[in-house]
Amino acid sequence: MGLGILKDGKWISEREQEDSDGKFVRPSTTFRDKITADGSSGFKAEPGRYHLYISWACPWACRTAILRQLKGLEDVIGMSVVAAEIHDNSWEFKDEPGSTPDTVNGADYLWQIYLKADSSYSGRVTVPVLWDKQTGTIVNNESREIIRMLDTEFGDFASLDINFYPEALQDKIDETIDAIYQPINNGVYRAGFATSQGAYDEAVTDLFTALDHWEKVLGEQRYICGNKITEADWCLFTTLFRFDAVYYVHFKCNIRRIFDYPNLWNYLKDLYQYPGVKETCNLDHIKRHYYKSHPKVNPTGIVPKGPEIDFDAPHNRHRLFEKNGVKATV
Ligand SMILES: N[C@@H](CCC(=O)N[C@@H](CS)C(=O)NCC(=O)O)C(=O)O
Repeated sequence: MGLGILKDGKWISEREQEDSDGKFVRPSTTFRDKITADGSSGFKAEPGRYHLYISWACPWACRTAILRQLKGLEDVIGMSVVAAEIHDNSWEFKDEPGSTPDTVNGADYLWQIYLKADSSYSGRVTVPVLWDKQTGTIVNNESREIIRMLDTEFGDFASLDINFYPEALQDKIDETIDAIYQPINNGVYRAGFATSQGAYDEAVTDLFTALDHWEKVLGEQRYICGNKITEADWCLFTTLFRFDAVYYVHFKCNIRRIFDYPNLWNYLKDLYQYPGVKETCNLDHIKRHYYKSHPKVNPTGIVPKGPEIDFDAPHNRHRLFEKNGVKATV
């Protein structure tokens, strides 16, 4: 048993996900339309029209839940949350703490939503999914693009006035999201799903080289693009939040914990304590998902009890970066 896939509209409950060198390969997502404020793309930003399907376990999906929350879009864009564990039918809707039913399409499984959008769809069935109720289709299933739409196109409806893609930093934000993707966000998966020593060694080396780099950067500035919080921070946050509880053990990313990096650890607590963020952090779903959904990686499905992590502990980020008259902006 492992992760499944749709092939010409039919669900197959097991698929290969490594190449012949044992390297994990993440195929591109396929629904890539855009919502725009003026509707020029065919999908106009409107309240009540769109719905997000997410998993509290998934770092990519949680990026979108964070942006929805931090922009104050909860009453504008609906949200359904799949069950924590993946079994033969992949993501499903189930009555369990933290999850919700699919109130929009009444589906039992997420793959049914993909087939509603395209009855002959072939490919992975992933979260997040941004659904358009008006045309009955998936607008987009790529987290990075969804957060951008929530951040920049829903200004007329967002109840909180904060912009995580400020004009002066846009190139830097895009470069930074690119820079952290392969070694860090996808790097933990490349390490964890590798099936050869060489593929694992390469992934884990890339990962810790990148973490060492950002540790240094965060000694000089409060956030990864400077002293202003941006989309790039939320892209990094969802990976860092899962790191010590899951990736360190389950994916063998165990050269150091985030806790062992003074700047990254304080930065992680700083972001976690940003108002609204902890509501999107569900360690029960995260741990059950990873430890119970990858039988090739953890055949017993046993979920470790620890570690104890106090994300609410004080951090030093204001003190570090609000001295000498320089005020870090949040
Ligand atoms: N590039 C996508 C990746 C999404 C993704 O891979 N989601 C995972 C959960 S962490 C998933 O749904 N996996 C199910 C599968 O691969 O079958 C994004 O950033 O949105």
